[in-house]
Amino acid sequence: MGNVVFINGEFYEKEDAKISVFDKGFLYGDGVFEGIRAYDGKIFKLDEHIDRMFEGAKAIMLEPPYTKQEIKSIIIDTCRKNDVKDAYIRPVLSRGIGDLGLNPFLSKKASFVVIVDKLVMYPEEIYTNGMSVIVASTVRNSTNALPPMIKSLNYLNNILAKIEAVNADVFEAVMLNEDGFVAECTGDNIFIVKNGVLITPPKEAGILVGITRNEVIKIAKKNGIPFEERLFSKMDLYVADEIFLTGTGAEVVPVTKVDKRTIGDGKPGKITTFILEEYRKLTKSEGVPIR
Ligand code: PXG
Repeated sequence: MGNVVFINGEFYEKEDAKISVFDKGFLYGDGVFEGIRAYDGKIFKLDEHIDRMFEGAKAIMLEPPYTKQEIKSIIIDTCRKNDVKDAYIRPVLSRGIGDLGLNPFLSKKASFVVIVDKLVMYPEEIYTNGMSVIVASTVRNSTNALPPMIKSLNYLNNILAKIEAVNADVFEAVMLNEDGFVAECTGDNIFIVKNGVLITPPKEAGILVGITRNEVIKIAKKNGIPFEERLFSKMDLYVADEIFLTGTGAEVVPVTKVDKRTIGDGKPGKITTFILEEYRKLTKSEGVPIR
């Protein structure tokens, strides 16, 4: 795989792909990003990811240096230059170069970067046997402080919970919100199944509204799986019949242990398995062609 990175209008080899230390993304995490996936030469849900990035930018009053259409072309072009079929695509939009102060409006122009890399996936074994997770003691950012809806460059909240996961020898940690309700994981949304009903926390729980999450909800509705968006607690996780996580990289991951409690019969559940299959069908059939 070739490895060229788009930075503000030019392509650079990986070794030369550098950003100024005065970039506000580096100094303060002032910016937004996306994680997109390409399957077999097609970019999955590209418009949805660009829309989410633009919404985040709008919320933080960051003027993107390109239009949505231009960004779409740049992303496709960067994939083409890297000659990839299956890839992880990381657009980053930062406030750009400024002084050492906080005032974002002193930066004249936002920076835009596109990195195309190999996908780092969970081991395949996890999709057949299920994943173990913990509930983190780190609470998800408050919506009134740093809205999780904004996929900002400031991921320390998630990283603190991820440290707990790694220390506990698991891949993911569930994060509760300030009220003690389940919000999401460090880089994945969460669903449970109880008595045949599929349940996921609403946006108001303080979550990043995942693009995979949205697709899973569509799959459930289309196939007549009873579905509710509502708050639930850590206890509901412990006694759920099925649990799965969703994310661009993860797709649909069965969870079979939470805080050492076995979920259901300890194997990926029926609804989880069905949704994973349907989601994988979608990723194979849709997408914006790279060539
Ligand atoms: N919640 C959070 C907090 C996320 O960061 C998701 C949910 C899932 O959203 P999508 O749109 O992908 O269905 C994410 C996104 C990684 C990594 O390397 C993963 C994400 C973000 C950054 C890095 O695993 N997931």
